[in-house]
Amino acid sequence: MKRILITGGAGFIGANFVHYLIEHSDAEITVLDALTYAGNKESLRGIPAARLHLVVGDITDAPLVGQLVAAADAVVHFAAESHNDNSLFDPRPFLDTNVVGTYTLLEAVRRHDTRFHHISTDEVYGDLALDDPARFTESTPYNPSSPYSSTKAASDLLVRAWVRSFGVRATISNCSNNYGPYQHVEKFIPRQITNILHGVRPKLYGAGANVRDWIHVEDHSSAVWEILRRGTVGRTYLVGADGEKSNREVLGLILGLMGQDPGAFDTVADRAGHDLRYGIDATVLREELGWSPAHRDLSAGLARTIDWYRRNPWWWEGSKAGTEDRYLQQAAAQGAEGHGTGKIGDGA
Ligand code: NAD
Ligand code: TDX
Repeated sequence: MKRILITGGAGFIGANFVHYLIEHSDAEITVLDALTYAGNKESLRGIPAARLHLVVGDITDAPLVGQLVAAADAVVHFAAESHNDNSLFDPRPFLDTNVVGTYTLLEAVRRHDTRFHHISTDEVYGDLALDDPARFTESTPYNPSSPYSSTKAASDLLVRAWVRSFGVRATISNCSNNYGPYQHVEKFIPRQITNILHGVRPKLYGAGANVRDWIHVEDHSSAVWEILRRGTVGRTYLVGADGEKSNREVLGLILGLMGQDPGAFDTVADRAGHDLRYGIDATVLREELGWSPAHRDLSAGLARTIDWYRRNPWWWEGSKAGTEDRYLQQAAAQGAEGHGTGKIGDGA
């Protein structure tokens, strides 16, 4: 598996995966990335040109995708519209990229019989109650809540169908919330870190009781690399590092690490349809592939992440003001349109 095509390799997790492969393999990497607002080629700075070729293009462009897949031994598919809040205000790009883009890649890997790994999310399973001892497993039924997670669920189902119907050699991983360097400032952790660096109070949705299961992005990369090399074709693997914390707890850690008063934040209107809790049981990945996370201390990982944003304002300053403007527009639109509530079948 020498020549690897990585879609979305200029995004947060894709770029971290490229850096991981440069360090841990001798792969020759081609990145296909449309460089949307979320893509930044500076995230790939410093990688030797002999190891990396960046193609700026769209995963829905079938001729381009066909040409790149023909030259690859394997494809790792990270490209997506990834932000829940955006999906609530303009779902269309989520359908185009997450559904049609994945379909376009599947048709190409089917034609060329190329090994394919699809990156997905725990959000396809919907949410868990805060006091439920259960966690998601590979057999949890799909029950996505947002336009984002429903398009990710759709893409997973396409991959499963292409495996079953056409014998495509694919695996899927559904991972929990990632944190680490190169994450866009729209996301929870970098948004709060960069707000504090700008002297602005962090913004917590609702009461901050919602729980996310945090994993360092480097641990996600090591899991994907194991699955790509040693995973069983046709299988789904859940990726998580036992990192459940409420948003309020995570914000408390950030405030403490940055020398702020514990109450120095604002609560703002809750996200419509906001999933309560995600929690991953990664037993299959641990037992079948012997994978385990290297980063087990969230506070230490956050301290390094804070340090990275402090040292690299050149990387994020350019997108900060536009992101905060977008949040203001979304808040105004939410005020005008009102909130979503339950799901069909919830009795809500
Ligand atoms: P991101 O938004 O940071 O990056 C997405 C990348 O895809 C960007 O570089 C963007 O330019 C590119 N892209 C978007 N549309 C494209 C198109 N049509 N053609 C080509 N490139 C396009 O996202 P991320 O957080 O790095 O997430 C990567 C993947 O991991 C996604 O599939 C996401 O669903 C999944 N995931 C993310 C998390 C998380 O915590 N961020 C957790 C689990 C799974
Ligand atoms: O300003 C904020 N305040 C806040 O309280 C933001 C941006 C978020 N939040 C909350 C919402 C969530 O409960 O923090 C939590 C995390 O929010 P996001 O960073 O937007 O992540 P989430 O919606 O959980 O989804 C992420 O993890 C799963 C990724 O964006 C997805 O791509 C991935 O599939």
